[in-house]
Amino acid sequence: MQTTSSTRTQVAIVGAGPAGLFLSHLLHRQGIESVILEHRSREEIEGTIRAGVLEQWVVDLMNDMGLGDRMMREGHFHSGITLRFDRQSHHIDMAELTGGKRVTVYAQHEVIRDLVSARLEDGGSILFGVSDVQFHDLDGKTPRVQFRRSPDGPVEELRCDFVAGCDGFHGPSRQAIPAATRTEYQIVYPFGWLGILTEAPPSHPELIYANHERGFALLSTRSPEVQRLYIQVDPKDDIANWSDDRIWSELHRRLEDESGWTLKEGPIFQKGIIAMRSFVCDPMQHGRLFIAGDAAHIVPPTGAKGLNLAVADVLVLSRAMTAYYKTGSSEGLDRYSATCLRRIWKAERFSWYMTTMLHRNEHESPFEQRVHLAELDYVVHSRAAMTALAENYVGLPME
Ligand code: RFL
Ligand code: PHB
Repeated sequence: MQTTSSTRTQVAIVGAGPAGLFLSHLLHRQGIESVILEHRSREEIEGTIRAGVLEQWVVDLMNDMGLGDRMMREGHFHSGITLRFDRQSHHIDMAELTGGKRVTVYAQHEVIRDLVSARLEDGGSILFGVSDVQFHDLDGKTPRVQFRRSPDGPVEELRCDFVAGCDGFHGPSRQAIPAATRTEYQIVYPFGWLGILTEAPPSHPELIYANHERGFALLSTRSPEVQRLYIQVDPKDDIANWSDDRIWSELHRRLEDESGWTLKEGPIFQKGIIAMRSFVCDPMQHGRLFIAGDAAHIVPPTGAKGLNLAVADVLVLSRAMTAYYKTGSSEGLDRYSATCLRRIWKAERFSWYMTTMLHRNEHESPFEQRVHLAELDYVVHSRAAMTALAENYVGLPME
């Protein structure tokens, strides 16, 4: 491609999701310059509804970075979750089982809003609406990223020391690791989630994960006025088949228990169906390209780990880059993929475990289905099993 202008930075970051934005903040704190190239608009990234649950250490990190004020005011702190099956409810007291750790429910798009505005305020460079991102010389010492600021604009070039591929599952950066050197591990689940946002008051003080013969359901929250709920559906189902009445009727049947608790309804103002997969790419680096977050791995949302894992990757990457710039040592960078993958595989295991235990899967044998129910029964009656679930849910230690 013929380029019209060429600029330089230390780290070119592709994607302004949680991975890219956290990385740019972490590097800035160490005096390392970066430019973020994002192909969607600021309004789009700040309006996309996704995750909700932050692990304790991510909350601590946001506070340490001076980015946590709104989260501490508007987030919801949950020290337990409820598991519901056979119309019985079982409280898992995560704080008591993990020495006081809890999770924070604060929507991913709110995190994005806070990170974007803070980064722009401190002079950071985020280019929104870029297209045609292409990587060059990833094997050399000065990689280049070419892009256009607008679809018909001229090609520009960003020269850098490192490229961070934080462009999500469908972005181009993973494909820039030669196919012959990477292994991809994957499971695609035969079910998906239908998620809604409703203008209703909270129905319950903590999240409810329900295993029901009609399929999984999850009750979560966003604010005193807005609730987030999910039901297991066929991933190929059309959202047009789901009237609001049908969704509420399914939620009531799957979530209600014998105690007389009832779900509070309200107008539904957003709904959609997502497919579920587990995916890991190994290695997560090639030359001077490092991929992070959903670009490198996907977990099904049942364990609430995706966003947290993205932040874990870029914390490892920022530390390795800091060591490189301060001491010249590339040891941390060389080990980046191996360091991240140890945590990633544990999160993959936990997310797969929660998913298989809580969903109904007609492709499984009756034997396997009974084993999942036995697992649930075991988890809620064994302190050891409950502790294992709780320590994974609140987040394994970072070191
Ligand atoms: P993202 O958020 O996908 O951001 C990638 C960014 O890259 C941009 N991009 C490009 N930019 C330039 N050029 C290109 N060619 C590009 N291609 C893509 C995209 O526009 C985008 O802005 O990846 P990142 O940063 O790795 O973050 C990952 C998280 O978003 C994801 O793991 C979580 O949302 C997963 N997840 C959850 N994670 C949790 O930790 N806790 C939860 O409770 C939780 N719940 C969920 C979830 C994901 C869900 N969905 C919709 C998949 C619930 C749901 C329903
Ligand atoms: C959410 O609030 O969106 C949410 C909560 C818990 C999960 C997944 C998503 O496991």
